[in-house]
Amino acid sequence: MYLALTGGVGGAKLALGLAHVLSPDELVFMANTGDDFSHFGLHICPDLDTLMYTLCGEANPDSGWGRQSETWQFMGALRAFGGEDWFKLGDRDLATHLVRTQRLNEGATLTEVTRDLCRHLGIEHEVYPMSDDPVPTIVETADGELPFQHYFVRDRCAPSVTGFRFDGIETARPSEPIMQLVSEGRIDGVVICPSNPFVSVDPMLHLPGMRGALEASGAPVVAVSPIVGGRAIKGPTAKMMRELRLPTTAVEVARHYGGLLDGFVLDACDQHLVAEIEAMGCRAIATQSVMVTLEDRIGLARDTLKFLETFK
Ligand code: FO1
Repeated sequence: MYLALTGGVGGAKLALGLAHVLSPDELVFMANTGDDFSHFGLHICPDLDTLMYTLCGEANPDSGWGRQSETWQFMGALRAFGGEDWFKLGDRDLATHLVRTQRLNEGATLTEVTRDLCRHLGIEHEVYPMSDDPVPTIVETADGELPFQHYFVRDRCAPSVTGFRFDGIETARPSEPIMQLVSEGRIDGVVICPSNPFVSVDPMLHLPGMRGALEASGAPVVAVSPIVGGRAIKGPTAKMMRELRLPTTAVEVARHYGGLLDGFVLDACDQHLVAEIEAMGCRAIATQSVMVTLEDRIGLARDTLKFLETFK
């Protein structure tokens, strides 16, 4: 059984590739919930929704988030009332937020709601939120703190970041089903998808007991670099690294994950960095990691799993 940690659009691309290669009893997903926020009283879980929509082929192919063939009647009517329109909610996407919010208000856990949404979407792979407790990511900037979606969407990642805070992380309980799989030794390998290490992966790794459980499980952990040729394929990862005074290289991402990693997957264009990463005690391979087509997603998934096998 493999465990894939994912957040955001980039991570979901590899998640889809993995889901094409591994069956539902060979692969489970844990998704970041640090991006979650309440908007118009709706509990919105962008990384869970991006992963679910991607796995069932419903994701908007251009943006990667929200649903395809979407309509925007709600947003038009909202705007006409002068409502906040910086966070685009499509008419079909809205149903997800309404159903999730209603179920949560009735006392269901986010894990239960996610399971039911996946069933309705025809997704057979199990998708788990990293925790059922809220752990909202706060972006610390030169001009003060911002809730994640205000930074990422409303302010278009413009503010210069100085750090991140995961509110409530100290008392948040990591996903029980995931911790059970890991502690029972049923996880044969862990894939950290090419997501933003600071705001998509760190919230999961900083959950109390998560990193320790992964390390104690003995399962090899391989991360796929979200930085290719010194640039992020999508999103603010490289910009954040610059603002944090870190080199915007794949090596820095491997260093960021530290001793947790057994292996690191670089893009072919960063082949020259393999030796530097291996000098850190982490094995590395370079392969095509930029995913444009479904075949690219499946190819990277195969290469990553083959690499994981070499640690057995
Ligand atoms: N990202 C944007 O850049 N603009 C949006 O208006 C937007 C709306 C949105 C609605 C639902 C959803 O699940 C995701 C949405 N996202 C939007 C993406 C989201 O902010 C990011 O995908 C994650 O939070 C970070 O990966």
